[in-house]
Amino acid sequence: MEGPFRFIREGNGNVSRVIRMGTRKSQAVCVSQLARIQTDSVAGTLKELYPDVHLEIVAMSTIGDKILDTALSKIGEKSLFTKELENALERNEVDIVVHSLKDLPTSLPPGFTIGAILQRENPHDAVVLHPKNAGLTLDSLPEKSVIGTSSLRRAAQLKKRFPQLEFENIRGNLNTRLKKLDEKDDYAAIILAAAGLKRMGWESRISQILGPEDCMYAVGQGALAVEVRAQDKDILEMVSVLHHPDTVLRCISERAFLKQLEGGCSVPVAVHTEVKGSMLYLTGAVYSLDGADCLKDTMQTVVEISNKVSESAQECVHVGVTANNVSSSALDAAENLGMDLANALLNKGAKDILTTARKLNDAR
Ligand code: DPM
Repeated sequence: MEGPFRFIREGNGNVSRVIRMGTRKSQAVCVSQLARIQTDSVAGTLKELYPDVHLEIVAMSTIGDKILDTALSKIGEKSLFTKELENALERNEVDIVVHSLKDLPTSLPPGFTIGAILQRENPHDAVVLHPKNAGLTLDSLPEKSVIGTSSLRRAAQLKKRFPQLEFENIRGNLNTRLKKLDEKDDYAAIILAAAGLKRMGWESRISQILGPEDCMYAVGQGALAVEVRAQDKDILEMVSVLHHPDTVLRCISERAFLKQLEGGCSVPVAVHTEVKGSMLYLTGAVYSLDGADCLKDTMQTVVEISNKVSESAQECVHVGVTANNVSSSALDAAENLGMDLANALLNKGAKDILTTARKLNDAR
């Protein structure tokens, strides 16, 4: 067969296209282990939905995996983990890449789109205790206990909420972090996303889930995203059935909020969203690095999920997401909600807080 795509001849003589899913190489590296688990889970769902499709998994290493010893907020480039996988997508070496949505920038490079956002796992952050502290919580840990996190968002909120505790960077992938926690005496506890811990099979290490009053989550946290070539209509249609409408609407409002703030992964921005009936609620906040300055607000909008889907044949993209099987008026409302909330915070001085946070972090 000619052309960029590979085909396979079935036993019955039919010729069908081979769909390749890119993932990060599974060296001893745990972030890529998570990537592999996430890819396999989406591959499993696709195989159930399309038993006749030939799915292949292609593993490659990325720059992000090679410099894991640097805190993510210092690497600076949000698309670090995704760039090499996108190159492979562009070269037609793979057709589908699965990511944690929270690692995908709010503007994707031209030619790429998020063709599916799957049902969100628990989006909250979780406390993982040193075994010697079993039974304790962030409230009951001894004063000056050291908590490991290199997320500016987590540190900012938790410093304010638990001033008796101390916060220090912890580097490395998930495996390394758990090892550093358990085998040394440097940290009393570390903070990680509940969703990642669950996918890695470490749910039993979660001692406390942090609610919004303690720590709001990152934009897109807990949701998986399927990235594809924007022009590949066949693949777009194939993966679109994976979209989970409530999650799509929540994440579009969150991403629109972050985009309008011009935030990246190196600024302390946090959100909380809920869909109740036909209402979408978005709480968003920006923080100074020590959490002392905080601007936070909640807004809501009606999202008519049961509405007709995109009337026009034209592809409609919202903050990088193509969801032609979700009501376009609901998608517009979700995106506007995020922008409106960001504008409200910008009017109150969010830009100054973020600019200062960015400068201080760069200088560290
Ligand atoms: C982003 C952040 C972190 C990841 C920043 C933040 C945490 C970095 C750190 C944007 N990406 O959350 O404020 O702790 O040093 C990441 C994880 C997952 C996806 C791991 C985690 C799994 C959860 C998910 C790293 N990206 O946050 O504990 O799929 O949402």
